[in-house]
Amino acid sequence: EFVPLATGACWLPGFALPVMDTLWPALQQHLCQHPPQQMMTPMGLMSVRTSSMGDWGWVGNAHGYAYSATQPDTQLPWPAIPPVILELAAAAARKAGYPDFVPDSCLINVYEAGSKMGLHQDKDEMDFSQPIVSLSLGIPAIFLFGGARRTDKPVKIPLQHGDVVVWGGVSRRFYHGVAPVKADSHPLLGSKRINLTLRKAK
Ligand code: MD5
Ligand code: FE
Repeated sequence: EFVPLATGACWLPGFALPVMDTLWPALQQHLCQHPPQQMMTPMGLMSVRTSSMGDWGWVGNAHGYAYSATQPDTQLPWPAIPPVILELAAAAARKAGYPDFVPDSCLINVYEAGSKMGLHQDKDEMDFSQPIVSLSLGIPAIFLFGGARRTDKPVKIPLQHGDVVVWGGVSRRFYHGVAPVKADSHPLLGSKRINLTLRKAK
């Protein structure tokens, strides 16, 4: 199933389900070795916990945020993005009309009941012609898909376990966020929502 959301953006419900048996153990192993942490930003402590994979991890502190080649606590490089995740992102991007998407950054956002993400734009990447691919896992969330202006009224998209969204074209720069996640339970992930955000950062 292919649901167009805007020029260059499409929702692929359940797209990741066929590879879940490989993907979830790989992600679980990463999260055991690199426990997600609540990042600070100039706006305050985030309600989601984050970890990263790939050449560039996303890190924040009270002064700002940026892509970093190393983990803040150990100064070691981030682990590589597992092949199953790279291949899933490339396949989703291809379906959406981006034939050669090779992400160098995978941000892992872990949401618990009550976690949210305020409306913002993703604008720390070098090349805005590259799409962003996001994968939702675990309990559902209402994704808020806004427009080019912060005041554009967001459309609510109910994202479920296994859904993939490709954000390209004009939507690449649109305001977006996640409504406070409602308490729920998922057979594989328990009480969490995990979102993987795959980007070409540099
Ligand atoms: C999430 N994460 O559900 C989302 C998925 C982030 C973030 O927003 O910055 O960590 S990525 C959603 C996204 C990216 C780029 C453009 C648009 C949405 N959009 O135009 O709506 O944790
Ligand atoms: Fe974002």
